Amino acid sequence: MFKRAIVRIPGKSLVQGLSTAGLGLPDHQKALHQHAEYTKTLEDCGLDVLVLPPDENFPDSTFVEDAALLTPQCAIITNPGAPSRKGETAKIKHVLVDFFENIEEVSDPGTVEAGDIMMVGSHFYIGLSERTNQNGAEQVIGFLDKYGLTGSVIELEEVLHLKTGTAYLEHNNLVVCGEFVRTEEFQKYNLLVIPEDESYAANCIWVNDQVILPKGYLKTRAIIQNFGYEIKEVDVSEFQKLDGGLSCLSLRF
Ligand code: CIR
Repeated sequence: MFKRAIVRIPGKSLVQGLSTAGLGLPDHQKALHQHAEYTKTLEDCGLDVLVLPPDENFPDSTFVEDAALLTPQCAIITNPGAPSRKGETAKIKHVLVDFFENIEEVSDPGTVEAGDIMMVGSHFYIGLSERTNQNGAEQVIGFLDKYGLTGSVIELEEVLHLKTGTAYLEHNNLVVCGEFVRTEEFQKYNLLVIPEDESYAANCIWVNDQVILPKGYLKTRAIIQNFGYEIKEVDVSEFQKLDGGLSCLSLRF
């Protein structure tokens, strides 16, 4: 069960965020509104949400998930592969010292963005992507081992981050889309296969047996509802324009 979440309000510099989506520039006012709705939805799921102020120096800093991996035993500060995102981690570390006794840090030449790390109980799948390299993954696995946790790597071919295309909903249920439908390591789970035309909704989040989905993905909604989850929807269209999804917008612990 999660008790808390950390989010960061998007700054005006959001429009300079990294993007390959080709969906146009995000509208800051709309993003602020959507972010507030997202925060409220986390609160409605029972979480105590810490809302950090905008950080104009880092256009992508609203995607707080990438700067740290939080586990029940420790926090691991990452080392983003995107040069423009490197400085985000020091700010997050500063916040996390109030919540975590054990804090580890990934360092060069290792790079890791935690959107590439998916927690499944005490095991952590780490996607090797353009942002997360082998050295970074090995550092994370070393830290996890220190706390009795395990990790393994998954090679990514198409998506930005591992959790762009897969989400663990507890109870052995794994949402998968695209390249992850056939991933060997995932075949032991009940696979909830999301159709390609709704691939954006594969980035959904489990919060204490409720599942938060991006708004308007009816097929995905039906698939997940069928597995007995209560669904909540949030419109995050402005963040989609920057390749960001629901998981990227919070750290949950
Ligand atoms: C980036 O490219 O880094 C941001 N524009 C989007 C980050 C999305 N984060 C995530 O998937 N965990």
